[in-house]
Amino acid sequence: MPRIFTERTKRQITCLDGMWFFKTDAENKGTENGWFNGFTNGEQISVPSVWNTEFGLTEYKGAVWYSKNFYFCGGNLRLNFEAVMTYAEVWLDGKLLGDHYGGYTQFDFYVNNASEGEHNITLRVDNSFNEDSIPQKKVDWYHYGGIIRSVFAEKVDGALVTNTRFDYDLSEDLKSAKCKFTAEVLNTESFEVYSPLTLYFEDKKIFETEITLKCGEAKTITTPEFDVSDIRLWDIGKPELYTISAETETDNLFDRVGFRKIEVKDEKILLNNKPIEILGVNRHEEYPDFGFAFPKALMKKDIDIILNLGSNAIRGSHYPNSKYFVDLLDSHGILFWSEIPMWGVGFSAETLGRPLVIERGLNMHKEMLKQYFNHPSIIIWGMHNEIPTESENAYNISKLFYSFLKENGGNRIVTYATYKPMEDICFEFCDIICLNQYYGWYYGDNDSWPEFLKEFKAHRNSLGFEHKPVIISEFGCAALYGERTFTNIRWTEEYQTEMLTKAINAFHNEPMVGGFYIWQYADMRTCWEAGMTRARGFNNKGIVNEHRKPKDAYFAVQKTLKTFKEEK
Ligand code: ADA
Repeated sequence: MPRIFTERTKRQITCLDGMWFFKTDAENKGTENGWFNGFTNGEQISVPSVWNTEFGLTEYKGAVWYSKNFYFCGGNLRLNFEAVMTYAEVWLDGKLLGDHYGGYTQFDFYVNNASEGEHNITLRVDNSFNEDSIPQKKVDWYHYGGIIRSVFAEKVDGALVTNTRFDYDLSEDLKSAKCKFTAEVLNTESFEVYSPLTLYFEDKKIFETEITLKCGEAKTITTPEFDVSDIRLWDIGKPELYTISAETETDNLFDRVGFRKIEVKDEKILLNNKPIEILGVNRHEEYPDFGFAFPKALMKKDIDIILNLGSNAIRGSHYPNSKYFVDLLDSHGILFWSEIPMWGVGFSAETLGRPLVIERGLNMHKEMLKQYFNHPSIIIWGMHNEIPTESENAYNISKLFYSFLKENGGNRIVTYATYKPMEDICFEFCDIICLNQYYGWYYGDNDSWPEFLKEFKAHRNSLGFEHKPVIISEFGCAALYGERTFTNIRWTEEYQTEMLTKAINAFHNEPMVGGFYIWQYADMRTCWEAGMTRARGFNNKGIVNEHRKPKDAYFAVQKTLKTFKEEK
C-alpha cells in the first residue's frame, strides 16, 4: 500500500497486488518439489490478504507458496514487500533472493540487470511457531498468515536513496530547531556510480554534495547542523507537517516530518512543554473478514471514530502498524505508541534468554526505528508487553532494548507494558511506568481502582521512581454487543460502561497517572488457544464491535472525556 503522499517520482514502480497463484504445503514438500521455479496454474488468492479468510483455510498454520508472473521493463529491479506474515523466502525466476523474519515490517531485494520481459516471483511463506518465534504461539489475536501488505516491483538506476532520517533539537522556547538530515544511499549497479546528492527541507536546498559509490556500496550521509526558525509545532489536533526530500541524479525520496517535544518531568508527561493527559485506546490492525490485510478506508474510519470519542492517542497493540495508518495519524495530530510483537505470557523467562529470540527482538526494534523514525505522531516506542518482568532474563532483554531505543530512537518515550506491578524488576528501563490491570474483569471489582493506585504509588515511591509517571496501558472488560440485563453483570454493555467510566475517573483523579489506553478499541478475532475462554472466539473488550458499531460504553467514555476537556 503506498503512503498517503507521493514518496518517489523518479522510479518506475509497478504494484504487484492482485491475483497470485497459491498453494498450501502442509507436508513441507514444496522446496523438494521445486515449487520455487514458479507455478502459474491452480488456485489463486488475492494479495494483499490473509489465507485464513479463504474457504477451508481458517485454521491453517504452516507453509504456503505464492507465485506470480509480471512484466519488467529491464534494468535493475527492486522487489519491495511491505509485510509478509511471518517468515518469507523469495525467489526470482527460480533463484533464491533471500529471506525475512517478522510479520509486520517492510523488506526488499535488489536484482542487478534483470532482462526486459516476463519474470516469475515465488514466495514460500510460513506462519508456524517454535521456541524462537516472536510472538510465541500463545497470543491473544488470530494466527493469520499471508502477504498482508502490498508488493512492488521497481526499476532502479544509479545512486539510490534508500532511506532518510530527520533529527532535530528544539530551542527552549520551541521557536527554532537545530536539525540534521541523514540520507542513506546505495549503488546496486555492477559498476561505480557518481552522482550529486541534494537534500531539501521544504523547497529549500540545505545540503549538496557529490557521492561516488563502488559496486554494491551503501553510504550514510548526514548534513552539518542547520537551523530552522519560526517553527509551526506539531501537536495534538494540530498536525503541522514539513516535507523533506533527498535527490540523486536518478532517484529521490520524500517524507514528512513534524517538530514536537515529548518529555517526562516530575511525574508529568509534557508535550511541547505543556502537561498532557493521554486519553487513549488500544487498537489491533485487524478486521475479521480481512485479518491483518486491513483496508485503507477502514483505517480512515477508525480514525474518525476514535477522534469522535474524544481520544488523543492510540497504542498500536501489539506490532508495527501499516505506514499508511501512521501517516494518517501524523496528519490528524494523534499520538501513537508503536511496539514490536513481543507479547505476553507466551514468553517464559527461559525463552527470553534464547540467543535467537534476543537477536530477533533487537532486529525488530532496528527495523521499526529505521522505517518509522520520521513520524511525528510516534511518541512512544514499546519494547514488550506482559513478559515475565520479575525474571532476570526479562531484566537483561529490557536493558538491551532500552539502551538501543534511547540511543537511536530520537525524542521519544521508551517503555513497556507490565502486568506484574508489584513484582516487576525492570522499572529502571522505562521512562514512564505502564501497567496493564484488569480490576472489575479478571479480579477485583469496579471500585478497586483507587485502592490499587494508592498501593502502587507507595510501591513505586519505595523503589525510588516517584518521578516516573504511570500510564494504565490496558484496562477493560468484555461486553457482547447488544447484551443487556436488568442486573449489572459481566459481559453486558451496562457493566462495561460502569467499569470503564469508574476506572477512567479514578485515573483522572490520581496525579501520578499521566493517562490511559482503554483495552480495547474494537472487538477482534483471537486464536484458538486464547479463544477457548473467549465468547465467539473473539476478544470482546472493544468499545465498538468488530464492525465498528458502538457499544454503550463508547458514548459513556465520550461523555466522560468531554467533561475532562471542559474542566480545563
Ligand atoms: C493482556 C494483553 C492483551 C489482551 C488482554 C485481555 O493485557 O496485553 O493483548 O490479551 O490482556 O484481553 O486479557
